[in-house]
Amino acid sequence: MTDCIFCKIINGEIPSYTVYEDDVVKAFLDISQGTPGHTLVVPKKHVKDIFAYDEDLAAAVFSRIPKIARAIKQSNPAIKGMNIINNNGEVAYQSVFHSHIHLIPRYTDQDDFK
Ligand code: DGP
Repeated sequence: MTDCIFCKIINGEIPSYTVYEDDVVKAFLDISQGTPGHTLVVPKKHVKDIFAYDEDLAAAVFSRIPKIARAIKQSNPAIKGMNIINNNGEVAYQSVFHSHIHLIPRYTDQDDFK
């Protein structure tokens, strides 16, 4: 999609800090870090939201989440947990309409991300 910001990140037109990449997804740091290491996992195929996935794409994308979550957790012993969030639709706080999964590391139950 020509005017999609995440398509531009995937094809390298817009820079990002890549955390993980393969043929199905690119994972990169969120520009607005909820907590340090906040990462977005984005399918390379442009798909608007969860309602637009077919089963094969969903299986391919979501099966990668544990491996990426583990890699982020292992990168910093201070990470004690992680919120995994997927917003779908404006009413659900989706602001970029290329599906993505937020991986938000949690450090203590006192950190200020809610
Ligand atoms: P959501 O509200 O669930 O659609 O999350 C969209 C996220 O995308 C938001 O946390 C900020 C992030 N974001 C928006 N534009 C950019 C960008 O140009 N680069 C990066 N790395 N992240 C972006």
